[in-house]
Amino acid sequence: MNINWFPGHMKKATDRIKTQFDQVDLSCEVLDARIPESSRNRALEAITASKPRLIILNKADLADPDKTKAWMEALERKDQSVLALNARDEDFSAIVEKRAKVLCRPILEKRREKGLQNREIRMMVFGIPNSGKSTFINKLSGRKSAKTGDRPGVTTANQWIKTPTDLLLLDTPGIMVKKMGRTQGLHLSWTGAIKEEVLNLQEIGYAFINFMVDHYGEVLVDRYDLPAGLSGLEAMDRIGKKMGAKVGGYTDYDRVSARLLDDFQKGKLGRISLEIPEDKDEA
Ligand SMILES: Nc1nc2c(ncn2[C@@H]2O[C@H](COP(=O)(O)OP(=O)(O)O)[C@@H](O)[C@H]2O)c(=O)[nH]1
Ligand SMILES: [Mg+2]
Repeated sequence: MNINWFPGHMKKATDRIKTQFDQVDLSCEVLDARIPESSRNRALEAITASKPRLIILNKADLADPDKTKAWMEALERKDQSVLALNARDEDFSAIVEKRAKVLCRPILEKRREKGLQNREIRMMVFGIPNSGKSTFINKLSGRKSAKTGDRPGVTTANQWIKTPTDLLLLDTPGIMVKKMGRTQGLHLSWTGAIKEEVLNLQEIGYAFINFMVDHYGEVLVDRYDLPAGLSGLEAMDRIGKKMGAKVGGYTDYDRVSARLLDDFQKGKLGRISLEIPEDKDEA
């Protein structure tokens, strides 16, 4: 499986981000805490590399806390500024504003030296679809100015958003990475960042249950009331039977896959992280 999913509007949006980046003081990349590696967009990171960056590990409420801690430490070791958040339910405005001010200190000092009164800090928010950019922006602005949605690609046009703090935000459309290998494709589909239609549902579901068997076996046993020690396929058959998901006497793997992914995406399987940091030397 090699996924190549880059609709024309994403190419246009990337070009627009390049142009608008001149107008901001720093950027903020919103990652999914469950997949901090797979939710990175290296093309956008390259475009925004010349100015300070704040990394948000969002949806931390859905991620494994120990793994999130390991990710924060790994990123901090690489001198990255990182915060783990639940953008939906936490009030983090003051923390984000403070972090942005620390990151922009040299710029702000220069402004003061020039006698400029302007305290505003312009921050571009970017990330792949569904990572929670709009939710994050809405919390910071205290309004429902950015559209949120369960489906990827809800934000289409760039827009400036005022907040009660000194931050002025630039919302950008979610941009998916251009090319990805199998693991990244699977992780992005399991978390709902990629629309299922792009991939085969059964293949995604089967790979997911095998991941669960290997890494969170006890969660599967508890959640679906299964005997311990089943293979992924056996577990799918058992779950299918309980759901009454059968076609022509066989397990309806599409339905079982959909159910598993829905449960995972809604956090019904508990706090699960799909990736752990690898201490590579690359930033
Ligand atoms: N559990 C949880 N859900 C979140 C969080 N942030 C966003 N969401 C949900 O994730 C989905 C996508 O969010 P959205 O802000 O539209 O993502 P965007 O495409 O990056 O703008 C929505 O259903 C949000 O309610 C979070 O921190 N925790
Ligand atoms: Mg959005």
